[in-house]
Amino acid sequence: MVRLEGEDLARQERDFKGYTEGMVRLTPGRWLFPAPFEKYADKYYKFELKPNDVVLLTYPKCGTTWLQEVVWTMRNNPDLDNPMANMPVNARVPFLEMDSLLTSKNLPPVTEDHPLMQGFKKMCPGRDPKDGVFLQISELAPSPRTIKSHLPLSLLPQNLLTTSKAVYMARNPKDAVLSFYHHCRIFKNHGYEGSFEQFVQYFLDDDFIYGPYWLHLKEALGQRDNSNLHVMFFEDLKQNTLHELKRLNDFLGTKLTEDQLKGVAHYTSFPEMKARDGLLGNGGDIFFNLDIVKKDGGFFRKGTIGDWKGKYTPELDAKMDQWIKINLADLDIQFKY
Ligand code: PPS
Repeated sequence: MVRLEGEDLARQERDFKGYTEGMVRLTPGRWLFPAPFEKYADKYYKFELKPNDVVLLTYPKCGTTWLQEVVWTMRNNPDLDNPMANMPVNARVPFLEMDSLLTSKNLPPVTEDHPLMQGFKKMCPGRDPKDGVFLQISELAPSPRTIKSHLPLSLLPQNLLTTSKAVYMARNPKDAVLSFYHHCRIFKNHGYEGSFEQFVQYFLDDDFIYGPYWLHLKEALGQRDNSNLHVMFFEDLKQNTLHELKRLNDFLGTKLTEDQLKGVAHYTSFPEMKARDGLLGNGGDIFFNLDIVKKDGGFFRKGTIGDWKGKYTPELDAKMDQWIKINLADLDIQFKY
C-alpha cells in the first residue's frame, strides 16, 4: 500500500474536493482509496464471516442498493410486512468499508444526535464509533446478515466463498461510469468538480476511487464456477426481473412463492424505491450537495439501461468502445447497452 504523492495526488485533490485526507494505492491491482483505508484494510481482509451471511459485491454504481433491497426483502420480508423494512437500507444491509469513505473534511462532523450515530448506539451498545461505525454495524448485525461491499474479492476475506454466499452484480461500464459521475458530484465526500470527459478518462485509466473496473469484474468471474457465488447483471434484473428473482431464490434457498416474488419485484422496482428514498428524512442530507441534487436528481436518478446515449462525444464513445473491446476479449460475457 503506497501513499499517492506529487502530481498524482495533486490531480485527485484538484478534481475531487472531498479527497482531503490523502489517498492510498494498493498493489497489485492499483485499487485506490482515501488514506483512512489504511486503518481498516486488514480488518476488512480478516472480517469474520458466518455460514449464513450473504455478501453483496459490486463495482460502485452497478445496482448495489437495488440488490441490497431485493436480497434483504427476500430473506427478511417476503410478505412485505416486516416493520424493520422502514430502516434505511444501509442499516439493514451494512456497507462494510463505508468508514474509509466518510472521512473527508468536506463533510460536516456527524454529531451525537445524527440518525447515523443514534442507529450506531442502538445496534452496537458500548462500542466506540472511532473503531468504525459501519464496520461494527456489519459485525454486530443480527443474523442472518446481508452485507454490502464494493471491495474486489482480493481485498476481502479469502474464505468468503468457502464460508458464506456472495452475489456479484455487474453493469455495463457506459451506464456505470455515468452514474458514478453523478454520484461523485452529489456526495460531498467526493466533491467532483471536473468535466464528464475528464471523469471518463479517469475511469479508462483505472485511476479513480476503488480502481480498475475490469479487474474487479475479472476477479469475480474467475470464481463463476464456485457454487457459493451467484453472478448477475443489472440489465437482466431490469429487463427480466421475475426470472432473475427466481434464480436468486434458488441460489439463496429462500423458497419464496411466485406471488411473493412478484411482490418483491414490485416493492423493489425503481419508482417504489425512489418514492421511499430517505435522502432527507434519514439525515442523508449532510452528505449531499443539495444544489446538484436539485438540478440533476438525487441518488435514485434514472435506473435505466442506456442513459449514457447522447452523453458521450463521438470521440469519447469510440475510445470507450475500443477499451471495452480489448477488455472483453478474454471474458465470456456480453453487456447490454
Ligand atoms: S452505490 O452508491 O455504488 O451503492 O450505487 P448503486 O446502488 O450501486 O447504483 C446506483 C444506480 O442504481 C440505480 N438504481 C436502480 N435502478 C433500477 N431499479 C432500482 N430499484 C434501482 N435502485 C437504484 C440508481 O438509480 C443508480 O443508477 P443511475 O443510472 O444513476 O440512475
